[in-house]
Amino acid sequence: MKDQLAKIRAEALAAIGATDAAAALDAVRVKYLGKKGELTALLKQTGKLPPEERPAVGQLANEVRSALSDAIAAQNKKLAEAALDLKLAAETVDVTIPGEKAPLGHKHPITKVIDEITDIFVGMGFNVAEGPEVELAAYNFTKLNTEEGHPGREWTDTFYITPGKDDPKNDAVLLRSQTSPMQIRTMESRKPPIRIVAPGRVYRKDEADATHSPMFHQIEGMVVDKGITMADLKGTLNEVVKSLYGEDAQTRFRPHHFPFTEPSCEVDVQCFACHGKGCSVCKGEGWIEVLGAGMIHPKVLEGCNIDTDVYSGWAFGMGVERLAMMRYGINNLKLCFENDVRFLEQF
Ligand code: 2U9
Repeated sequence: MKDQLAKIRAEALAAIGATDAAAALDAVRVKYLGKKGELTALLKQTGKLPPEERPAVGQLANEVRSALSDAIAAQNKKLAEAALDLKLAAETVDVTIPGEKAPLGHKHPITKVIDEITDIFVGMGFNVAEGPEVELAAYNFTKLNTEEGHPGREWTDTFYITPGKDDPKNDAVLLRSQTSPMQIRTMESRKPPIRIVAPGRVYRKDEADATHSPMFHQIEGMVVDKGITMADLKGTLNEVVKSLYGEDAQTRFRPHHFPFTEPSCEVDVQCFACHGKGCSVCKGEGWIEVLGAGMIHPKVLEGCNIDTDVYSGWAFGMGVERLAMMRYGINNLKLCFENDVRFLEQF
């Protein structure tokens, strides 16, 4: 039996040393040390030996078992290390291979127009005022001389989000329909002189079509200081239009009405495509409307505790989408909000 044990030990050690994978090694373990393995089978026969031989054979059998277990553990470790070496070699990073360039995004056309116009005003000493898109009716309407009963305040025109009520009282909460509340907030928190532009999203219950969207962008702005007149308004806005449309751009100031300004006007620029003759770009008019403006209504200034004997101001507002569509020849506003990269990549 001792010879058999020696034979098993030699065979098993050779088999263990010859394995090249964990599965093969386990098969060898089962073959010799498993329940039905060769060593186990031999051990079961020790009971048949004469009693005086049993201890020595038993001891030898145990030595063989632990020698095989140790060899299996060692081989296991060796195989695991070899597998890791192989994996590391396969996954080596070749730092000399040129990298793949990540596609770099760029600004949305609406953002480009906002940035361009904001930069023009910042260059003239204006500050940028940004604030909440969720507003109180008081700031969106009443403080802008737009009292209850004005059609813009109706729930059919404005998104009210006050729970359970659509009625346009002062404490009603709404999505701002203009960025003008920022001018009110600025006048309530700062003393003149004030020069600010307020760009941002606004919301109106308009059906979405080629030229309308229930969410769009405005840039508004205002100046409040001593001795501000309509001449300041015209001088500044003429400069802005020239920055946008070129030094030789011609402007036209037409009388208009807004509740928050008095007097009010709309500003047109002579059509850049036909130079005033009338074409499809200006729909035969020769002029293109670019913004609205006016002297801030005294009631609006007084509502913000600004002394109208000392101070006066002018304000303007423009729709960003209209300008972007003209500038980039976009014929359907929906394209601006669909985020199709084939469209966006063109700007
Ligand atoms: C205060 C006082 C006056 C903002 C103004 C306009 C004229 C104007 C329209 C342009 C196209 C809105 O986006 S649009 O539909 N806006 O014509 N906005 S004056 O006047 C103000 C604002 C705030 C305190």
